[in-house]
Amino acid sequence: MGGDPVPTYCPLCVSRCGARAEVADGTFRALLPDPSHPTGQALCLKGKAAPEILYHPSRLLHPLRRTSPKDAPDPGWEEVSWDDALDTVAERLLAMRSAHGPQSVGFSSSSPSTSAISDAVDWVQRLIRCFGSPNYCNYMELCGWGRYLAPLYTFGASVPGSYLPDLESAGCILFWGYNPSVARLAHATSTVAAVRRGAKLVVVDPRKAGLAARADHWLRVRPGTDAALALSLTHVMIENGWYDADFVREWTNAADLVGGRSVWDLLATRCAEFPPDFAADITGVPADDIVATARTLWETRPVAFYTWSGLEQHSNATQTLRAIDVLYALTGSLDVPGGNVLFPAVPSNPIDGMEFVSEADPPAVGVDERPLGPARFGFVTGEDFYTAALDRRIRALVSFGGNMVMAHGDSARGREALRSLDFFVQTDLFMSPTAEIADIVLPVTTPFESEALKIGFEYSEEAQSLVQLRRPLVPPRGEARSDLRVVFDLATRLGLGEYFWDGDIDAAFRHQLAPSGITLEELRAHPEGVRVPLTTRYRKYTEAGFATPSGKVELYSQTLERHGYDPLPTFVEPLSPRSRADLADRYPLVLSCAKSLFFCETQHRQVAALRKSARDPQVEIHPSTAASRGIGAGDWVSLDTPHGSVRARAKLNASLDPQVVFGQHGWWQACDELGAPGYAPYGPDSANLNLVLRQTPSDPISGSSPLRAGVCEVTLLAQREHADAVE
Ligand SMILES: Nc1nc2c(c(=O)[nH]1)N[C@H]1C(S)=C(S)[C@@H](COP(=O)(O)OP(=O)(O)OC[C@H]3O[C@@H](n4cnc5c(=O)[nH]c(N)nc54)[C@H](O)[C@@H]3O)O[C@H]1N2
Ligand SMILES: Nc1nc2c(c(=O)[nH]1)N[C@H]1C(S)=C(S)[C@@H](COP(=O)(O)OP(=O)(O)OC[C@H]3O[C@@H](n4cnc5c(=O)[nH]c(N)nc54)[C@H](O)[C@@H]3O)O[C@H]1N2
Ligand code: SF4
Ligand SMILES: [Mo]
Repeated sequence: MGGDPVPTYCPLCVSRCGARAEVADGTFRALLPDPSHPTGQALCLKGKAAPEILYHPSRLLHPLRRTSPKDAPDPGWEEVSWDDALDTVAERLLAMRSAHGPQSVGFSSSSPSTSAISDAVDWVQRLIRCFGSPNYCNYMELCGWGRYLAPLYTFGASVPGSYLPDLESAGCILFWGYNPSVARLAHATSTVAAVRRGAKLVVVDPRKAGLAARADHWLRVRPGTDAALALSLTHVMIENGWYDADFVREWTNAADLVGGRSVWDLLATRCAEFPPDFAADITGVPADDIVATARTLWETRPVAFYTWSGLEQHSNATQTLRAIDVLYALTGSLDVPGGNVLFPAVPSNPIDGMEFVSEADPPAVGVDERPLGPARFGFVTGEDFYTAALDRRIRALVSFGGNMVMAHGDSARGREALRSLDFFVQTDLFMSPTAEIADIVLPVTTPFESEALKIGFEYSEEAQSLVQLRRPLVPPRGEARSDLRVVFDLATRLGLGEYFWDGDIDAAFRHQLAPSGITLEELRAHPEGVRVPLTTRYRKYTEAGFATPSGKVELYSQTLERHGYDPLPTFVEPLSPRSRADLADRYPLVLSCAKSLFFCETQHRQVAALRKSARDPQVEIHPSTAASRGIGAGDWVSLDTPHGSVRARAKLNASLDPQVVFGQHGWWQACDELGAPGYAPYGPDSANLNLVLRQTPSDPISGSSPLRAGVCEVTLLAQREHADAVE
């Protein structure tokens, strides 16, 4: 029996688009956009494929236990009951904690930007903190820490991140290393609306991707040189007086003296090292464009900006983001209408378990190497996790989703690290190259089979005011359980029941909701959500200052200086044919990568509705670069880095600098329905880009992995195979 579409939202990626679901005869049939929802203007193909994901034949439906050794070709999976599986997990973790301390147990989760783990991620953190482990991996070194740490040491808060672009009122929108048309549909639709009403748009991206085609200024930066560009823009702004002098005087540490010179003078001197002509040579962005962009940023402010993974996956990520934050500070747009605003939130009780963290806890792995980095906050980078697993400081891993070996550079090292653990449990929807290494694999529900509470949708005051309880559309397939259920069940078995309402999720939600004045019953009766009116206050810094040591925006950071880092934003040439003349003959091209419109990260290649739009892994190459190598569109090529070769099909892209090449990570899965092949995660025929990228040299502050600037060569695979055969 059909019925009216059920109001819901799609949590498959960070966009979290408002939606309506068609359910008929107990079957989830379709997901449709819901324009009445603040994020519901449109759905992407992934969201529309939600029923296919839910009903996919290769879903994990039962808890599994490995019966063969880690290096056996077949893990020998045996179905076990949930009770057996969870009892084993609890027993192993408790034994590990008594023998080696809570820090010997690492936890991890998929990124909430690429999965519905956002439903449960705060509760996962509560579990970790109650258990007492300081070691949590969540991929933020690939798309979060630069954007968190740089503004933390500049503004005392996460900008952007917590302070989101107020696209509705922005005079100028600046997207830097961010392509919302692929990555975050709700931002893309609001940006298109803003441009239509006359907002200016600046896009900094080596590719003319997404909204770059509509931009007033598209700056085609060479991968990894963004700091030089930001310093040059700032130089032009300072030289021309294109900055908010009142804000700089009142609210930054510009006037502070360091060694007899003002911070402003030191900053100006640093920026003057990058006059437009010089920056043009480094970045590939014409000098005139740098000047014109600086003028636009000034004349059309307030500026709302967003940066993302184009800037995060670099060995100089934090300083690059610092350079952009300083530039942004000069526009005076922070927390003003049309700038980047911390929107108010519906009052709720925090549940992430911060109250269980104390100074006396053992430190997180990586704190010695990067004292201001993720470890300071209880997070571990993939690189540090692998090292700690290999040297046995971490001996167990509890992983809620995530495909670690495929997501991080150096997949082979990842496999070795995971194999060296004494115990590894993974919850997932599908078997993956990572889950294959686990001792126990627990089947989770898709978000459309489970309930979740969402308090606020981040984007705007209106979106923030919406509280929604997403209801299960259909019962779970097989024995799958939600991550939330797994967290609560595991917590009670670990003796932490008193902090988890003895496993009663409704009671936990009631606690969380208490300050909002909304009840669970109200939310269940209103699947479209309940609104709590909110009023945004702007320029909140005028009340309590900034949450930095000086209470001001720190153009010069003494915190960074004390730890031996440059207190002013700085540019460092990435791994490139320029910095490595010794590699330039063999690897003359610059390699970066970007996400696919059709898949989330390493997922979804098995879904026919998506795979049919992108059958093969692709590498984008400039037509002239391809032609000089005898490569035509669609040819299979070998993408060669100093660490090995992987295969992909050439896609010609005339918008690229001829020296720049763009790869795609995440290819391993087959799509049986289409007869589209899978690819080995390791070895000669692999299409796994991360097999030939490395986690080092990582950013000295944040530990970010340099996946987006490297050196490579591209060769026609047929010719190469022939050459190999002749030798
Ligand atoms: N469809 C889809 N949506 C997703 C995801 C997905 O896999 N697929 N993943 C989700 C996740 S986990 C995240 S973190 C977000 C990420 O969202 P984004 O960061 O927007 O994702 P990307 O497309 O990888 O990168 C953005 C842009 O950075 C550019 N870029 C690459 N190197 C550089 C550089 O050196 N400098 C500059 N300035 N730009 C560079 C790329 O060309 C690309 O257009 O998306 C989320 N949403
Ligand atoms: N070369 C290169 N590498 C990259 C990137 C890049 O741009 N270039 N991007 C990086 C980025 S930004 C990130 S965030 C990481 C992402 O890395 P991951 O967080 O590992 O993301 P996915 O590859 O999407 O894998 C998600 C896994 O979780 C499972 N899953 C999906 N939904 C759920 C759920 O609701 N619950 C549970 N328990 N499991 C679920 C999926 O089946 C899959 O196995 O990858 C990074 N790797
Ligand atoms: S962009 Fe697509 S996958 Fe992401 S939340 Fe929206 S519909 Fe779902
Ligand atoms: Mo990410």
